[in-house]
Amino acid sequence: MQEQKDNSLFDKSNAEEQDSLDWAKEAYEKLKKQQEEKKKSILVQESKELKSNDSFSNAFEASSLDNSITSNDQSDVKENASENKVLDSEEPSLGEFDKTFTWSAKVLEAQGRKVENISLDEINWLSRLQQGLEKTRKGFVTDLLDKFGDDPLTPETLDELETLLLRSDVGVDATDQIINALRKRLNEEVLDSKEGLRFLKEQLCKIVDQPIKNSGKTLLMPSENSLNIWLIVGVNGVGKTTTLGKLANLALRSGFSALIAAADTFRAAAVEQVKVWGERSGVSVVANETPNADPAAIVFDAIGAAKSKKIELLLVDTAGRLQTKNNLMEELTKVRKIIDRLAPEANVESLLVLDATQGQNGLSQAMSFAKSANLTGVVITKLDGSARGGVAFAVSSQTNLPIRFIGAGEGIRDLRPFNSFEFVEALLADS
Ligand SMILES: Nc1nc2c(ncn2[C@@H]2O[C@H](COP(=O)(O)OP(=O)(O)OP(=O)(O)O)[C@@H](O)[C@H]2O)c(=O)[nH]1
Ligand SMILES: [Mg+2]
Repeated sequence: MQEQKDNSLFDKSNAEEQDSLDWAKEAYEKLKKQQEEKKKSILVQESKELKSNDSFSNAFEASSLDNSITSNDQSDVKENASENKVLDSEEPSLGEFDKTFTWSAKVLEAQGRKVENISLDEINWLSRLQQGLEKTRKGFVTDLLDKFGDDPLTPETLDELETLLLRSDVGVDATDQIINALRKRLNEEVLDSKEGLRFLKEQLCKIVDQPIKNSGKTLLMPSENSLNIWLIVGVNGVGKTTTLGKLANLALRSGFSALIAAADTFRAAAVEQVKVWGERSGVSVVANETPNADPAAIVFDAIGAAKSKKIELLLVDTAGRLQTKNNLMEELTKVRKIIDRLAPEANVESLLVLDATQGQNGLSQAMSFAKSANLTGVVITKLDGSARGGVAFAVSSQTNLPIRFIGAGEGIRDLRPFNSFEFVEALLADS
């Protein structure tokens, strides 16, 4: 980590800048070549499939018709899950060699990545993250960079920084931590604006990294060859189902087998929505169409299906619940009990989804959820539409829950594991 931070994107000599540009060019050429080769192989594949008489339409029918199953019919799960494969219709494509590309490449390079190992997916995600955080940046960083200017930092700059941090929902605790650290440095030595900015980034990373460090797991991913159950919880409309769909797809693209439990039976259209995500990802869905069916019973069936098929990741969609609705809280507790009883050996994660556009309001929800759901982590969604991306720091400092994934768009690939370095660089990008 330390190495990454010393490699601040802002702190480069001209020669280093040129090296970075060369690195980005090389990366661009490599990805371009890769994409052309892929296109060629798809063309060859398509002409083969045309010859082999309609196999494409068969596969399509299989995924659109059989992807939902009732909880009573587990034999279907087996057949379906054996076809557990990624339907990759939403492959990103390489854009122009522009400022956004070079910025994304720089972020990867700064983390010690090699040109040979980077993917279009990563570049694409970083570009989106950077663009997605534009609103937060406009209300925070642009002013901040202006305030920092070219002169050494002064106590007045810190006062202004404090206001800016609070305004972008960073929260009182995290803001205090940052300002105190900066003040301490400032008392010890003169800080020029470049070093001030580097130090600020380091402090921001420290805040979001702390709960991750405390959890003992740098990256949350399913354990191979064992059952992992991830409960997706949060109040209504925050993006639970969308997140679950994106996670299913990410899991499959990463080589894990997955299954979805449609345990939100509270809202009529919820099961349908989960099925659509299941279809898009090529992941089977365990559901029960009966209105207000018992979510715990669906989870019960889903665990049975997951075990018999040796599924590695079971994703559980839950109803949007409000802290005032005690019955919904009880339901969540019941689901959790079923999991603990039926699959005590499973690695259970309870991920709270928070909508970044709600800023710190989402935090009180986090607190009230903690009890019923034994929360283990947070997913922050809608960073693309939010001016309150700073909430990530408030979440980390006030809940001590690790941020595991972030969502920045409605597309199936618009979710990635949280990486503090990338997040902070995207937030403070000077473009
Ligand atoms: N822009 C943007 N929209 C998102 C993101 N994640 C989810 N959404 C949108 O937010 C809306 C609500 O998403 P859902 O996934 O249905 O939310 P939910 O929490 O499951 O909602 P309930 O089941 O009603 O509680 C949808 O229109 C999603 O497309 C994101 O990262 N960015
Ligand atoms: Mg939902």
